Amino acid sequence: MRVITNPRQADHAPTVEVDGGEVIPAYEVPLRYAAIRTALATAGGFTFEEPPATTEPPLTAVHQADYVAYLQQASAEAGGAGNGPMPHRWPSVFPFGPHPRALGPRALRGRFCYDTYTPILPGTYSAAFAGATAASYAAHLLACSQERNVYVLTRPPGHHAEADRCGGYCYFNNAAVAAAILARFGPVAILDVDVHHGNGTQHIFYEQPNVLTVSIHGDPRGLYPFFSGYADETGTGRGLGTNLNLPLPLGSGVPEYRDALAQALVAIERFRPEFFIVALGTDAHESDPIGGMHLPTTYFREMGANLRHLQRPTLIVQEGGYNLEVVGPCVVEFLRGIEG
Ligand code: Q9C
Ligand code: ZN
Repeated sequence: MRVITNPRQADHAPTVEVDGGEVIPAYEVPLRYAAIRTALATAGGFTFEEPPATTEPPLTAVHQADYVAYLQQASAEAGGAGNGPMPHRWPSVFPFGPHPRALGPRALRGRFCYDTYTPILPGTYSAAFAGATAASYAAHLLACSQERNVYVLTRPPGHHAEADRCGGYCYFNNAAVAAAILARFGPVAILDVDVHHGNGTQHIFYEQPNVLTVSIHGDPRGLYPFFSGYADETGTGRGLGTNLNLPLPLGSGVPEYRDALAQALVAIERFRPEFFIVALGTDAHESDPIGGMHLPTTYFREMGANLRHLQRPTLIVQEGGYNLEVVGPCVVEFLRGIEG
């Protein structure tokens, strides 16, 4: 299987995050990428390619232009003279009132971000841009070649990134960027199996009838991102009926996932997509430090095998997964399962 890599991922290397006001070691780190890459190389059967420099990700097809400009500007500013080698920039104030105005740099940090997990560092824009570039290149490969499956090995992840805000370790929504490209050729279905609800992807396509978004995740009453991911969110306007949320109780294991995956597959088959995208987080694994679900490594192969039956050209893009020992093996199992 062809693996499209992100050669700039290490430019974004947070050392800490802020969780409930507490400063803790960052979970979303470059070692995740190294762990996955090593596992794929050891397993064999995967070829690694960087996206050509000429690939232009259609960022403004999914993100607001002022958000893209902010991310570039804020990353450059964080790397400016007089800053430490790894300054982390967090918002302290979030928009309030009916007409919030964000006119200075400190206000913009809150305007374009919705949590304290997602700092801006000097290399954030570079790493996130290269990730969106990798996803775009993979989408073009899928649209223009005979590939059945292409895997995008990247970080930072993307599915929490909204049209105009970073959050949940995510800056650019890589799956959405790929979907925007593939949707030029036909209907696209996105299945998000990261343990956290894919809020950004849901909202970006919420009114669009040609992109089906399906997410299986831990019940957001008890799990990040809390404010979305409920079963009654089904799309709006022309997109009514093209969003499906399958929240599972925290602590769920294989039986619950089998059932949810079967429901997801019914909805996807009914939608008759031309292309299929999997937002592959492995943080529903039983040993993930932040997930709270009970999947064993072996279930990821079954998951992949079930998705193979859709028989659609498939782009798999890496999202979360924070146990450095198991994220690689889970990805290998999933990709082996979907390749057959
Ligand atoms: N105690 C992705 O998996 N909450 N993002 C962390 C740590 C933020 C997850 C809580 C989780 C964001 C792509
Ligand atoms: Zn996650």
